[in-house]
Amino acid sequence: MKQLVDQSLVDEYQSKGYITVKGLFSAKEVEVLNQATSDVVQMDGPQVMRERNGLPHVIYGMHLMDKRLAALTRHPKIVAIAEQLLGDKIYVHQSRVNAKQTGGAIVNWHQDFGTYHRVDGVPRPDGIMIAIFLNDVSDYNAPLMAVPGSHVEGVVSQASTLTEAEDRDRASKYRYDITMEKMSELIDQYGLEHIIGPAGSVVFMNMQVVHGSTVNITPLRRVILYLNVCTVDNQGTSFARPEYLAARDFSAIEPLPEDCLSSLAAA
Ligand SMILES: O=C(O)CCC(=O)C(=O)O
Repeated sequence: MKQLVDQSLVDEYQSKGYITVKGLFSAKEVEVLNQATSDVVQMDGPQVMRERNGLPHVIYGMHLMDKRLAALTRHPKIVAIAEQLLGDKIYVHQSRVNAKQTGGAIVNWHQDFGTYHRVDGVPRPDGIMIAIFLNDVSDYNAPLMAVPGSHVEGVVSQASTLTEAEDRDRASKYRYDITMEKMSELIDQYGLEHIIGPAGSVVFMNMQVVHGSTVNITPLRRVILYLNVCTVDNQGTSFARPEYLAARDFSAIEPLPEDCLSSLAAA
């Protein structure tokens, strides 16, 4: 298996539950991903979750909708790092664009595996949430926040799908939001971090890490692409949700050549 990140990052991933690899994608590759995202956010359908004002917020199943975003899931750097951290071949359980709109909904504290396990029947937390920054993410434009080390807690039981969440009928429908009481305990124990970096940075996060994001009150753009991958022996079993939320195709991802994204740049 190819080794793309050095041992200190592997150690950091294991202790904190996540790492940020800055500059993993070139400006040209980010441009291709931005072009793809501009097309996808204009699409409509049940996979598009909108803000109250109608602007797109989360678009699920992006890799099923666009060949550039499909290529992203097979980019050799993404595949090699995920395989290195997980020690096995992977499939994509879920993908999404998160276009954090100015003044849009918050994303309450949750674990991605909380839903994948309870709703999709994914047995084990052997998977990674991969976050690809399509623009600079700073302290100001609603970065992801995470509780470092919280992956060791397992599935946090003090969590539920909140009927009063502001985007309950949309993006948060299946999200198990963690209670503030439990968050207070977790933050006392582990602390809290924000995850920032320039465009082209990629975060690899254990699917049990507790994370969320607040409202973007700036006019600054903040678009992040997410790929949740699991090891091939850790497949969803319930099929209660549509394919754009929970995979049906569990075949191992085979990497494409290094130029798989840059070769798709618009002429
Ligand atoms: O991008 C964000 O604001 C948070 C998204 C998130 O937590 C998720 O998709 O699991």
